[in-house]
Formats: sequence, structure tokens, C-alpha cells
Amino acid sequence: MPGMRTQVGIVGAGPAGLLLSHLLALNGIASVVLEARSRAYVEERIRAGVLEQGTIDTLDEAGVGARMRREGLLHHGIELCVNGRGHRIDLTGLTGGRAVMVYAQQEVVKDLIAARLVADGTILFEAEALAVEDHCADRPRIRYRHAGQEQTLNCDFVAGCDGTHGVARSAIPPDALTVFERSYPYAWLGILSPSPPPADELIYAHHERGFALYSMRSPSVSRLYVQCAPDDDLAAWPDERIWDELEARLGSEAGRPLQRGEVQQKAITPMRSFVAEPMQHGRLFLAGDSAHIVPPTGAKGLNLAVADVRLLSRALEAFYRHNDSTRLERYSADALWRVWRAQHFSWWMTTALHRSDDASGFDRRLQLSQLDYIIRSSAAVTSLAENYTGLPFAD
Ligand code: RFL
Ligand code: PHB
Repeated sequence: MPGMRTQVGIVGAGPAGLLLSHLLALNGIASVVLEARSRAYVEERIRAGVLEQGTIDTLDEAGVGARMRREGLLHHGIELCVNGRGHRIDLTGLTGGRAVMVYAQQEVVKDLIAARLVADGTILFEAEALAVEDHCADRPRIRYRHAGQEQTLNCDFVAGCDGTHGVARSAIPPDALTVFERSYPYAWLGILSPSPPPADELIYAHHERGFALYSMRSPSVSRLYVQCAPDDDLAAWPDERIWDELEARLGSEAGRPLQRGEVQQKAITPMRSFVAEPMQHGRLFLAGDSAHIVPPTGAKGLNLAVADVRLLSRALEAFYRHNDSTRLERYSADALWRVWRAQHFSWWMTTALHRSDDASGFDRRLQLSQLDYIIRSSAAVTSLAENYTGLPFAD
């Protein structure tokens, strides 16, 4: 089967695959993106909402930040609310000027798709990759199904940007891959509501009844999450119960009325920590959720995907421009220190803020002591702010 040919074959049109394709194009490197779903599906998929400073800078530098700058909400702080007592964390003041942008992941995806299509880039939607083959030889290929037919994409390199359930990772022999993982005894029930925000900044709440998070998508659309059990049924969460729990957990001593609005997009998200090492094998490179998953409490998943492809695009640029493969060889090691920093931070935020039924009285006291330390210590709160806004890139 002759098939199509390109320099970098990219599996997945999530933030990782699309940004990689865009960054490569800026350096004159050709790629084809294969995406199993339709364009409408990936543009409407509700996920992350917080971009850290390095992600904002990367999108700006790549020329795809204009709408984010117009429509996104730049935040300089977050609130930590412990059993009704709120404490503002001055992210910008504590990090020498860093901030985060509240801008929905699907808007980033729309902006990247638009940029690729304007530049005549190739994204094949409804093209499901079936297998990555021969990536240990010089000429890897991706077998995929498009318009009812099996086809082949021949390339120099394959980027597996196909998320946690993709096929790319499974092309790596199990004895060449080490998997580290952990599950959590809780999940998030998330809703979107066209109701006015109770505050201008995000509120992360630890409460005896469980965790809750107030976030937003715009000044008139709230994104709210409450901790629930991983096996909870949505039927057990009528809208009134969600609002009651949000009010109880997010309410402050000073009083913080929540305006109840229509409940949209009700969904339960399980939580998991997962890393597959190394993130490369032969000419196959994994980036984003295909290599690692973090629980959402630290808001790191999308940001790690961006950091990975930033490294990978620079490594591919060094290869094509200077015939230098040292950065490609180092890709996994270069990516993993940030991955593990984000893993630790996400695990820490998750365990510090959620309620666990298994916790002993001693565990509960330790948990409250950690939160108290954040509130009382400038060293502790500075560390939180540094991790939340994201450590600067080394390049
Ligand atoms: P994606 O976005 O999952 O994209 C992978 C793409 O690959 C496609 N695909 C295939 N295509 C072709 N052939 C195959 N065989 C394929 N198999 C899969 C899929 O259809 C999909 O389009 O992975 P990527 O690009 O690595 O991006 C990762 C992020 O999506 C993810 O980490 C974040 O959404 C996580 N996350 C958050 N991250 C943050 O940085 N900040 C946040 O505030 C934040 N909040 C969240 C989150 C994730 C959440 N959920 C629903 C898991 C909040 C939630 C509720
Ligand atoms: C979101 O707005 O969806 C969001 C914000 C912060 C998080 C996770 C998700 O930690």
C-alpha cells in the first residue's frame, strides 16, 4: 500500500497534537494530524480551563494567543478556603510576576485548528489510527482508517498525542515501558452554569463535607466541581443537591451567596495519576496524556501537554535543521522532570484538599496542619504559587 508521506506523523488532535503540528510548521517541518473524532466533537469537548504562565507565553510566541488575550481572564490569585475561612494567595506577588489565564481548553483547540487550516496544514478528522509500525527502523508508519478504508501514513517520526486511551503507547513493547500509577478514592462531579460568579478568582475549598472548586469560563458562566465518590451515579445528584453541597462547601464565614442557575454538562470525572516511562521508543515519541495523567486539582494536564510538545518541537527542529539528534535522544529525560514535579504537586493538592473516609483522626489533623502551614508560612505559600503558575522553561 503506497499511502501518504510526511515528515512527522501525529496521532491525535488534542492540544498536544495540534500545537506540535503548528510549532513544527513555524519551523518549516511538515506533519499530518490523524484524529479519530470529528472536528465538531474535539471543538466542543469540555475539559481544562486554566493555562499556566508558560502555556500563555508559548501560545503567544507561536502567534495563536490573540483570542486568548482578548477573551481569556488573566488571574493573579486564587482563594484557598478551609472550612469556611478564605485566604487569598497572591500568585503574581509571590512568583515575581507570573499569572494564570482562565481560557477553556476547547477554545485553545479551536484556535489551533483554525491556525493549521489557514496555513494549509493537514488534519484528517474521523481518521482513527489503528497501529504504529516499524518505529524502530528508519521509516515508521501509521496504519489508520479513514472514510471506511484502511490507509497508511509513512513518516520519519511518529508523535503519539492520542491521549490516555490512544494506540501509540501500545506500540512500545511492555518490557521497554515502566508504568507508575495511583488511583484515588474520590472523583469530581463537574457542572457548567450560566450563573454569575460568586467571586472574581478561583476558590479551592477544603471542607468536612468534601472538596469543592469554583471556577469560571467567563464573567457570566461558572464552572463548578464537587467531590463525589468514583462510583457515584449522576441520578443521585439532582441539581438541588449539587447547589446545596456547593453552597455548604464554598460558603465563607463572611457569607457568599451562590446564585443558582441552570445546570449544564453534568459529568463525573474519575481521578488517576499515571506515568509511562520512557516517553520515547525508537522514532516514536509520546506527548501529553498518552504518557501521563494527573488528577485535575493542580490544573496541570493541559499545561504538561504543552510543555512536552514545546520540547519535542525544538528537538525535531534541531534534527531537521542541524542534523543533530541529541535533543531527540534526551527528550524523555528532559520532559520527565517537569512531569514528576506536576505529579507531585497534583497529588499533593488532591490529598491536601479532599476528604477521605478512610482517614484516621491523626491523618485528618496532618491534613489540616498542611493547609494551615500554607496559610501561615511565606515559604510554603510561595512554593504553592510557584507550582500552580508553573516552573519556568529551561530553554
Ligand atoms: P487529549 O486532549 O485527550 O487529545 C487526544 C486526542 O487523540 C484522539 N485519539 C485518536 N486519534 C486518532 N486515532 C486514535 N486511535 C486515537 N485515540 C485517541 C482523541 O480523540 C483526542 O482528540 O490529549 P492531549 O492533547 O494530551 O491533552 C491533554 C489534556 O486534554 C488534559 O490533560 C486536560 O484536559 C486535563 N485537565 C486539565 N488540565 C489543565 O492543564 N488544567 C485544567 O484546569 C484541567 N482541568 C482536565 C481538567 C481534565 C478534565 N477531564 C474531563 C479529564 C478538568 C477535567 C474535568
Ligand atoms: C476548570 O476551570 O475546569 C478547572 C480549574 C481548575 C482546576 C481544574 C479545572 O484545578
